[in-house]
Amino acid sequence: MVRKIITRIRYPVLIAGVVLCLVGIAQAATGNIDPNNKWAWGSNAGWINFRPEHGGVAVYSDHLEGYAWGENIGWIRLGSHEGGGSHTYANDAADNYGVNNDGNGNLSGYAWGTNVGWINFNPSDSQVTIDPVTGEFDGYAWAENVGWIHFKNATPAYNVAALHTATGTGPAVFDADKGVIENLSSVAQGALSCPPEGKPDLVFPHGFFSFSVTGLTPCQHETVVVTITLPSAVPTDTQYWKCHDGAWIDVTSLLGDNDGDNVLTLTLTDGGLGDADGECNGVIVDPGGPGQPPPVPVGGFIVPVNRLELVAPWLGLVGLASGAVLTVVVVRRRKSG
Ligand SMILES: [Ca+2]
Ligand SMILES: [Ca+2]
Repeated sequence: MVRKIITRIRYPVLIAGVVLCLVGIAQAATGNIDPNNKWAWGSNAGWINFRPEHGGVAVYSDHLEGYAWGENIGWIRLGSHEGGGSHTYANDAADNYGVNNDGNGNLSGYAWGTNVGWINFNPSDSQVTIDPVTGEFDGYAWAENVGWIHFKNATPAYNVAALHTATGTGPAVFDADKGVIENLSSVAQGALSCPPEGKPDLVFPHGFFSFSVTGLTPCQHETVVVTITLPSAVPTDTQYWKCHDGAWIDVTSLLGDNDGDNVLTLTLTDGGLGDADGECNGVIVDPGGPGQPPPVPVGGFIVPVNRLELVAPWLGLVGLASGAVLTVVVVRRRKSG
């Protein structure tokens, strides 16, 4: 009850600003929703597309942003923030409403639709969740004007799913400054065609990614900057390696914004380094991933740890202590007896 009163007071304050924010959707980014799993359903709302042609929702490890499109209800904005990076919505004013992700896929907060009002992702009887490994949404959101919106169903089968890394570390977002990113998928190291020979001495905590950038002008050697947002920060000595035709290729020279946070850029040129098809055909293909040197062992070398050896002295102390306590008890009993 208290929650309802608070949100009702909040609505009029927010509405004016929100309506203005919905203008200009045409330039919105594509997001990271799986093109084959982009549908949610509501009995009153109808089908809701989380990867529509002009919009798209992006799932980050701490928040959601972007736009979904409902056939009966129009645009839904997942949050007032745009441009990725790190963000958490306070949900107490027109310029800071949105859906938060706790990092484990538990969503909360509010989306907004001009025609349907507030959509609560953590209502009292349900919660929308995202599987941290598969990226699949589940559960129900509650829209004040159109009721429940369901994110995963068996019959008929529908689901919304966001790109998550192949290593299960969380969501990843790829955004190009021109053209359109297509066929984006996460790739496990074991699925690459490259052999262990020639593999750099690096660990790839977020696995690998495959994608193409379409919509470039053919044979203009256009350059595209792809912004990659990873689930967690990577160190400043991160490298980017590709697996192309069975060979490992270092394309770290294409890497930018490598400053220790979770956002990297890749500058790709059609037909140049980083373009796996090697042709100026307006399509850039780039299977690869960010790798970092393995952690340096303390002391400069690794010693196998025998856990029993480590705890043995402590077990001895515990044994001595219990023996002493028993002795005291026995002595006292004899005295009192
Ligand atoms: Ca960065
Ligand atoms: Ca090309």
